[in-house]
Amino acid sequence: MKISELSALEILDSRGRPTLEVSCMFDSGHEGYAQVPSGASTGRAEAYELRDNDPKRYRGLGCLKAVAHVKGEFRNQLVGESFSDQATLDQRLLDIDGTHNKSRLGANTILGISLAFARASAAAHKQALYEYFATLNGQSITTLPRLMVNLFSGGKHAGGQVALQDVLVVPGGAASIHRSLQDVVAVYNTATDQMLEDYEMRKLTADEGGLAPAFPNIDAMFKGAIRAINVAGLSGDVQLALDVAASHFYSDAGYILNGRDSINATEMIETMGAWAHQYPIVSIEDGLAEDDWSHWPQLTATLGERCLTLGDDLLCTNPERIQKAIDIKACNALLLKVNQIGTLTEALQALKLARRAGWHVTISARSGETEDNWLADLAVGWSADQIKVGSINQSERLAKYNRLLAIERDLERGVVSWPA
Ligand code: 2PG
Ligand code: MG
Repeated sequence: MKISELSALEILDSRGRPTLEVSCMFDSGHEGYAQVPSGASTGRAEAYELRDNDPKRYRGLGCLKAVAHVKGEFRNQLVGESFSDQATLDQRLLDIDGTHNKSRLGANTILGISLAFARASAAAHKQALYEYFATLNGQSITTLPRLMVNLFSGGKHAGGQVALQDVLVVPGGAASIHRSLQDVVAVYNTATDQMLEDYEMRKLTADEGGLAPAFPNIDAMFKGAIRAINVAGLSGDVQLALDVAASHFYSDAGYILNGRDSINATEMIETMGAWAHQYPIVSIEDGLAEDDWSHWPQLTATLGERCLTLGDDLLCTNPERIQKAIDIKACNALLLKVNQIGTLTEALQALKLARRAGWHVTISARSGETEDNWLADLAVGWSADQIKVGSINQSERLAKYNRLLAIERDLERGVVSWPA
C-alpha cells in the first residue's frame, strides 16, 4: 500500500475540546480517516498527548501543532512510501517520532495516522474494519463483547460529588447486543425517574452520560443502582462494575474515599472486598492508585475469581507495565485504550500479552470521544471480552453501540458468556 496523501483537521470532541481527524489515501485510490479520542482521568504513564499550550485558543488545548505535524513532517516522510502491513507503518511512525513516549510529535498525532491507515487498508483489502482488525490479531471472531455501561458517575467525570468515578451496569443475562441495550436502557430510565424523586433535580449527566446527582456517599450510588435494576425487573440479569479511578483521590496521606479522612491501602482493599460481597459487582477497575504496585496483588487475591481486578491507569495499555503486573499478579484483566499507547501495533502487543497470561480484556473509549465508531470494530475484531463506551444518551457513545448492532446483524454471533 503506497501512501499518496496524508492530511489532518482540528475538530472538537464530545467535551468541546479540540482533537484531530486524520485522513490517509493510497495510490490505489483507497482512503481512510479516523478521529482521535482523549481522556480526563488519565494515567501518568500514558503516551504524550500533544496540545498547543496557547492560552489564547481553547485554553491551551488546541491541536494545530498535531495537525501541522501530520501535514508537514509525516506527510513529507510518508507520501510515496509503500507499507506491506500495519506493523511496518506503525514502526515507521515510532522511528520518525524517535522518543520513548511520543513526546516529540504526539501520541494523538501518531494514533490518528495509525488508525486512518488501518481504515484505508481495510478498504484496499475489501474487508470490513472489524475483519481487518481480526486479521491483525490472527484470530477469527467467535463472540461479541459484553457491554459495560455507565449508570452513575462521580470523580473526574462529574462534579467530584463522590470520589468513585463510575458505577456501570453489565447486562449479564442478555445473549445479544440488542437485548443488552434494551436491558441497559430500561435500568437507565428507571434510575432517571428515581433520581428525580430522590434528588429533586432534572437529569444531570457526566462526561460519558452517566447520571450525576448529589449522592451523599458511595453507598447511595450502589443502593440507587440496585433499586433501578430491581424496579426494571432485571434483578439477576444485570450486574455492576466499578471504575474506582483511585489514582485521582490518592496522595501520600492515603485514599480520600469519603471526601474527608484518608484510609490506607489495606482499608481500601477491605472496603472493596466488602462491596463485592454485598453487591453483585463483577469487575473493579483501578481500585488502587497507579503507583501503589505493592498492594495490587492483595487486591487481586481479595477479589478472587468472582470479580475481575481490572487495570486502567495502572497499566496504561503499556506492554512493560502489563508484564510487571503479570509477574507480580497485580491484576487479572486489562483495560485497553489505544490512545494510551499510540499505535495499533503496540496496543495489539498489549492485548496478546494479557491474553497469554489468561487475562480478560476490556476495550474502552475515552471520556472525550468523537462520532467515529472504529472502537466497536476494534472490540469485535480483537475479540474483547468487554467493551466500555459510556452511557446510552450521547451520540458519540451511540455511534459505537449502533455500530455494534450493525456488526451483530452481519456476523450473527452471541455475546461472550461472562459473568456466567
Ligand atoms: C476511564 C476512562 C473511560 P478517561 O477512566 O476508564 O471511562 O476515562 O477517558 O477520562 O480516562
Ligand atoms: Mg478507568
